Amino acid sequence: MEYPTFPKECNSLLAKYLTKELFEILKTRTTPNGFTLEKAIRSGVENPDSSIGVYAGDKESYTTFAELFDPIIEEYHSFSKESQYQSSFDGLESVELDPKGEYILSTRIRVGRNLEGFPLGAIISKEQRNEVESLVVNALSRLEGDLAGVYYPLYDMSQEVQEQLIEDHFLFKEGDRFLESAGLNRDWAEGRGIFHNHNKTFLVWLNEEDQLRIISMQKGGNISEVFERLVSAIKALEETLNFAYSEHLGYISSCPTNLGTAMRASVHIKLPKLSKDMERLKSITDKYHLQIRGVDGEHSESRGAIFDISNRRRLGISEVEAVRDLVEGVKVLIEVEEKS
Ligand code: ADP
Ligand code: DAR
Repeated sequence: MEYPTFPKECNSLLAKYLTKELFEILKTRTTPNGFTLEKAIRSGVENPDSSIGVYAGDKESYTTFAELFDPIIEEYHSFSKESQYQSSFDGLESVELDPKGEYILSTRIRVGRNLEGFPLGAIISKEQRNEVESLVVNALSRLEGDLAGVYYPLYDMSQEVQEQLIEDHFLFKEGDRFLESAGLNRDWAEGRGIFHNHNKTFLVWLNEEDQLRIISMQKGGNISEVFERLVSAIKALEETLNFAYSEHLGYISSCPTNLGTAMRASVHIKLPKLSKDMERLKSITDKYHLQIRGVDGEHSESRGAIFDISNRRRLGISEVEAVRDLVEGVKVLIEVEEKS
């Protein structure tokens, strides 16, 4: 493989940190699962509009290619290679962000997880992916009460049902070009699926970008209720499943942006006045470590002045602090919207 040339308009962290010298050092390295630098950077090379541009193929990628991953992780999460993952699911204040229901349409909190002892999606084999599916479906079948539900394999799902679940924000979209280049869409739809409880407030995605996305969501802004349901589900699944984890990086994910807590807490919020002053909106979200996505999630657009606002930091802060990032920022957004 030759040192990649990035177009001058490419602003990915990959282009920023993969110098020619570092490329020559890393290009012959391979992880125990056979993951190479070429595979780690392929998405960012084929998609120069990437923001990050790299994916891990296994837990070992983060040490084998540490000279590339560490500066990317440090810049994205403000987390140095000497820092330690901090976890805390306790002590979230009870908060109702929008009691009159004037702004927040819905709240969703998700974590990514991958199983210890398996490669990540970028190089997992079809057989291993099916084994992951079988292990997780078995764990999900043991859930009780409000968390109990049904698993729906993607290959068994009609296009119409899939499209409706995606439109209703419950199911992942078919893998985008970034995931395609990373090898995360291989053997699609084999081993992929969605589990959800009766009223779709608790869901688990299987084998999309990560092996699990554990999701709690509901209408309105009761973030405490959403968080409590998610924590209960994680603890219940941990009784049966062993999640890939390191003292330094926390929960291991395919993309370095999802390490640590691997938590994204979001609201769909309607901000008709602020939507007309995007510079001001972005200044507030930047200040409170928040990210703006569109109504259909990543790489989508806002519609009808509705935005997906979520915490940007996932590592170097605890789960409770990630939710607090969202709470503090949304409080300000609502205050500014009301005064505009
Ligand atoms: P992820 O959050 O899992 O990284 P995306 O950003 O693609 O992935 O979002 C996945 C789906 O979740 C999308 O359909 C998105 O619209 C939906 N979603 C995200 N946040 C909320 C929310 N607060 N309320 C309703 N749906 C949401
Ligand atoms: N397209 C990749 C993804 C970055 C973060 N989002 C994830 N992991 N879904 C990029 O480098 O832009």
